Amino acid sequence: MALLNILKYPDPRLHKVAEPVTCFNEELSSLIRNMAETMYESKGIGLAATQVDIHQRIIVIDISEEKNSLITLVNPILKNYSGHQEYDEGCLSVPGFFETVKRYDLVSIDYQDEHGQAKSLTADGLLSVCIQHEMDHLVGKVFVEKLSQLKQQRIKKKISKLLRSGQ
Ligand code: QAP
Ligand code: CO
Repeated sequence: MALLNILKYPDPRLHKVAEPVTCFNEELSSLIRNMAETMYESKGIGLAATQVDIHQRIIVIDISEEKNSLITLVNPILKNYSGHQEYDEGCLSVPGFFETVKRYDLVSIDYQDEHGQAKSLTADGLLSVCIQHEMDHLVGKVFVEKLSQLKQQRIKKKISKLLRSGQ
């Protein structure tokens, strides 16, 4: 197992669009294990491959308290959505910042598991927010871009400062 380096906003590589996974092999399983380990180690609840500079449609999520309910989404596609909710979101690529973002309430997705098995999932609440947040990463979007220009500028400045100070 290995910890992966997480890209920090505003790294331009966070804006790359991920390609669908076509090969379900040991290399994919190993990448998924490393992504999960990196997420748990960083105290995260979700991580998209884009954030570790791998531009394939892969997401790991675990919103459980016990950190024993890993959900792996490969090639997720949004099928249905309804309603709205607001949630205080953070992101491992935007350390130290939590801001309120408006999302759909209920989402249904089709996806594949790590073996390539077709599955679907309907979620609301935090899981729904997390799925939408991570799916945005796969098309090069960071939640900060949903905030006002003023807030985006402030966050960029503070993170560059942190990075310069060696954090
Ligand atoms: C996305 O984000 C998410 O700034 C996943 O200092 C977050 O796991 C969806 C984290 C909230 C819905 C609600 C962020 C950990 C983790 C930080 C994360 C930090 C430590 C973010
Ligand atoms: Co994120």
